[in-house]
Amino acid sequence: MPQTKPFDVHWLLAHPDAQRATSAISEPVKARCTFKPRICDVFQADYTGLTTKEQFRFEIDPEARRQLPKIINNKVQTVVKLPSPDDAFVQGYTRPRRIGIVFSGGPAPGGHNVIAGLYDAAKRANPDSRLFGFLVGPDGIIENEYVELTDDLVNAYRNLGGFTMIKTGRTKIDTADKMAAAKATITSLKLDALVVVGGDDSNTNAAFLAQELYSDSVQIIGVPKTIDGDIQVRDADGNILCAMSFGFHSAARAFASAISNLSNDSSSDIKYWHICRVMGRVASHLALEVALQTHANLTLIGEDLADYVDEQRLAAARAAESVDYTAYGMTLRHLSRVICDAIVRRAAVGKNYGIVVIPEGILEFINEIEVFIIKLNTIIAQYNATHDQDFHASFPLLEQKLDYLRHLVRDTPSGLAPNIWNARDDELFNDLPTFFQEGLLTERDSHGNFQFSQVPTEKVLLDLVKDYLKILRDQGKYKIGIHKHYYSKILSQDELDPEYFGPILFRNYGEDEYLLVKERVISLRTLKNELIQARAIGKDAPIPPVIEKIYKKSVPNFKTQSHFYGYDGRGTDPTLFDCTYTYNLGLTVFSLIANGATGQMASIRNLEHGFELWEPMGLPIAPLMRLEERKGKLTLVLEKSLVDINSPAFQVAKTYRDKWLAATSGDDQYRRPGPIRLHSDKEEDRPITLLLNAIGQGK
Ligand code: FBP
Repeated sequence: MPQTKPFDVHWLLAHPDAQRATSAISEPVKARCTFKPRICDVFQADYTGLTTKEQFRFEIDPEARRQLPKIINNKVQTVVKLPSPDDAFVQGYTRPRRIGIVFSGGPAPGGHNVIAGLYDAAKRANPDSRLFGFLVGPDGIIENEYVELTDDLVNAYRNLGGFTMIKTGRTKIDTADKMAAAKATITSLKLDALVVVGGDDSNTNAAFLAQELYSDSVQIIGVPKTIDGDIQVRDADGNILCAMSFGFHSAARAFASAISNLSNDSSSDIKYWHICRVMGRVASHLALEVALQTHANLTLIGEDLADYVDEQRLAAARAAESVDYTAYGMTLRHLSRVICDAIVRRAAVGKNYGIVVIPEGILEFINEIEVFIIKLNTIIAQYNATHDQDFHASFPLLEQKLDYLRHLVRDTPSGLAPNIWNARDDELFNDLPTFFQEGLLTERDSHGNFQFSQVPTEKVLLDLVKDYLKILRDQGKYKIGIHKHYYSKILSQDELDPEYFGPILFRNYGEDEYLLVKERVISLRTLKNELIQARAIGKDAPIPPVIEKIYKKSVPNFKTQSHFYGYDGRGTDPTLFDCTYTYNLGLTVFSLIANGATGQMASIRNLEHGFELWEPMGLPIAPLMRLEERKGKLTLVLEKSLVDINSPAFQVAKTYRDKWLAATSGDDQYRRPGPIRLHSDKEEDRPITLLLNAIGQGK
């Protein structure tokens, strides 16, 4: 082997181009850090005020009124320019403030810009104001762990993804001890305000902190964060006040970009079905946006499946003069049939490949599984409430957990509904594969949420799909269509008459472009029988090789690749939309603080429209709260929003379902959204879901 000449590595490392190329701070990162997002016109003013908007009203849960009396009467406020405020206002607005900020829950692209916006606005109002970032989520507040935010620190993270600057965590401030510790930190740091950047559970935390710290005059402001897109706020009359939490667009674009690359690969080597589970805990917003971005062949939407009615069963029951309640809602088995149907239809036109998108929370919408999740949540919560040890610590092994469940069949402890786990549950549960049992029994998060991200849902479905496809193959219903020109060409090459053999081999010869081998031909033996019966060959003659070749081509080999898109997209750098949205959220937070608000969540109205219409606001958190089952108890939390199957965006995706499945002889319809670009006038300015909903709602 020729040897390269030895060279001086130190000289190479000192070379400016080599230094640039090997620096941990890449050129795109440098460009991001210096990028300045556009700011809403109102923030051009030196001073901003708040105007109360009485026209937006909410239906208030009595429990929220009882538990959050000090902030329940908060109203919607919009941020307005104050061109010439009086001296007293200016003094209050510009006084030096001490503000704490914390990230809570999963990371979401854009979080750093919330900090940057707040930092810039606070320092602009008074350079002596000080900001503190609590480390590793709410634990930082409880344990008094923080870092002071400085120009250098903030500048190093502008427009960058992750929550790397101060990290995040999922601890809930839900006990008197934790609340007291949080209060002690806030008091020792002499904070005027605390900003909680988080999802539904974290904004719930924010509301309780606002209630608790009301008399201490510490202001608490929430910020709607979560890639799941399930924080969307409407008032009681349906007016949209917050169309989407931040981070959703970036995560969806990252997932879509990766999935669209898969569709490129898949439609090139045409041999794999890619099964893509995408994050989003319960709601299927991310899956819907990914469908709109990529035109994947099949995208399941949980909320749509929940609405499913099996008309055939209903009709059968009606004929027997009875009612079949099991006809309402989707079962796992039925869902696997839906997937198989798509696979079989594409195979029939020669496409034995494709892309399926499955939302991670789909199990929540499958009747039988949802019942298991609810029952197990209750059983685990009851165990934890009555024993000194946590359920998972007491029963670390799956077999031990299953034993505990079996014991419930015989003997229900007090505190649980009788028969909560009956023999039928036990039987059904034991039929599930081990990895799925483990998934369903997995530890709930600190807020009592089922951890969908830990369950390989796609694996469960794939097993069922594979089983059913095998049945369909044995029945001769799952076949690869053979193009008629190819068939004619290779038969003619072997000097056989395609017109003669066509009707013998195929069920649709002369009718369609893609030819389907007859259902009863499911092996070389049955093929030979078919040829003998048609007198195409004699009893002892071999199958002509070219006919055998055609038959073998028609036998599908179902090959899959499974993917999970979650943490990667959650850590992506924010899109231009999220950069701009979050920076303006940070500016909004400061306006709320400077104007004395507490128990409010910063929001930008009209995100679904163009930037010129964006309107910074404060939304009252307490009136948005509802009772939800958590850890076996009804608990007050910020209401989550699910995909509305009547929304224009969903209806568009539904209308295009068949087109995107592309079970026709034409080309696939894949859309290539491309990677996330910050510096491009071609970058889309908002999620497609928002755009379609805005157009559809007639604006
Ligand atoms: P948040 O609601 O806290 O923003 O987190 C959302 C999410 O990314 C879900 O999509 C996912 O199910 C979950 O977090 C994963 O949680 P973890 O980070 O604990 O694995």
